Amino acid sequence: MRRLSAAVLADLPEDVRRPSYDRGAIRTGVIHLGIGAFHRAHQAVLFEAALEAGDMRWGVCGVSLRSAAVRDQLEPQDGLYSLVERDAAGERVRIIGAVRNVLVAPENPEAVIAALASPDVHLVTLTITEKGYRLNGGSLDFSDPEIVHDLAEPAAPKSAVGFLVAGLARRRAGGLPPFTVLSCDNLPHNGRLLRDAVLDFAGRIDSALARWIAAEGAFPQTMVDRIVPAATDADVAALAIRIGCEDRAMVKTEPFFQWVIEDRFCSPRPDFAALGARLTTAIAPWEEAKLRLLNGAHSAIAYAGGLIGIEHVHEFVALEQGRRFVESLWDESVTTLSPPPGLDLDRYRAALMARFANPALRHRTAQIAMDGTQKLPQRIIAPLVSRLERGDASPMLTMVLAAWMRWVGERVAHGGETVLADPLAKRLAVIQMAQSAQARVDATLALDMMFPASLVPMLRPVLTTAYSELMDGRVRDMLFAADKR
Ligand code: CS2
Repeated sequence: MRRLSAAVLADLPEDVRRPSYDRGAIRTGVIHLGIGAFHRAHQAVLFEAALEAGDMRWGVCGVSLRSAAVRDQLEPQDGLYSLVERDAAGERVRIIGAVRNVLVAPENPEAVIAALASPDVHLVTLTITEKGYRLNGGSLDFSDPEIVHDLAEPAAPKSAVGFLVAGLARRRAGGLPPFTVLSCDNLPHNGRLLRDAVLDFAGRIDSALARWIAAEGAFPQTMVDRIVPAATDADVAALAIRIGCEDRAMVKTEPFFQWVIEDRFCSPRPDFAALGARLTTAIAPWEEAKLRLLNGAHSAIAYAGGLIGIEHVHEFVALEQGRRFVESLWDESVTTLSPPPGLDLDRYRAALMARFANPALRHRTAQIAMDGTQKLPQRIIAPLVSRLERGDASPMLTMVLAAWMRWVGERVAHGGETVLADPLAKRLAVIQMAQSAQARVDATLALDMMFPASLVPMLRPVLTTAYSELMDGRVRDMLFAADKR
């Protein structure tokens, strides 16, 4: 079967939307670090809208910091891919043309730095996942092997922070202004954390460079939201039948799209507000609501669902008990939020539940369960800290941690640390070797990058009880009775 490419665009079925602008006229104004499915279903779609609106400055150069997979999928397709939006009502297919090329950083770090230093580039967006920031306790981890490497060889970096600093240094040397850096990962205060990391790193190389970035650069915080499950071979095959050609770079997603951006730029930008993003001066409440409600429930569903053999998110909330589990968790988390004006939390919850129930997405619980040590702090532990500090019992938040611990134990029992996709997999596997439930809880709470020391005395007794019960009883009964305790 033919591959999707510029040559076949004209032959696609009529109801498939495709770029109506002249792709030859695009300039590359955006470098995106970490070009996975999320970027292609989110930021790239906004830049596509800018191009459709006639602002040709916003083509995207994608960068893969590790593997060549996305480049190898997109290159034979002239950078084109299908955005497949699905819900119970049906499916819409649209071809996105905003991605002009993909660079594979390990193959040629210099090409990435040169791209970052182009005068046409005004924005750098990032989706590198939580662990890509190389932080420990909120600041750049100077003992991280990649950061050690990048400080020794700043002209051939491996990390996102190393590339940002190298690109900014080259711009400064060339008399160009900095680009605006937009972090699009699910971290609280993502822009601020990234700015601090960049300044710390730059300061070790050249303090004048660090001062220039601090004075001239901008790192707005952003909250991104769109559920983008990994596409499967079956998705690719079904799309091929639908559009008559094979697209190995397709992404599947829901109709919902949200991007809230702190209004602080140091460079030209597209008309974000007109293109469907929301600019604000107060971003923190948006981030917190999204991380604690959407992502918190996602992680809860991933571990609780994983333990009782549920493969997809919609199957969990199709159970009456599953819905109640999520609602009870939200009842706890919601008390720790100060919602921004314009966000009605009851309506937000109802809308989230409907999104989780989308039967057409088939979002795998195992995908969300990855990297638990990186995700749980902002999703589950932060609201738990607020509640325990106020003396509020929090059986649901505690049960999610217990479920995570048991889920880790089962993964390790099945296949050792190799089956645990988590940067702390080795340590988690060692914790499983402790004999008693109490010893495993203590060793878990000693992971100080996850659990603030002040929380440990309050959390230890309740987590021990929840985890012991979950280990002893019927998992399903224990999980689904958690709100009764
Ligand atoms: C999910 C997120 O895999 C995960 O950790 O919770 O990717 C989630 O789907 C997005 O943040 C939704 O915006």
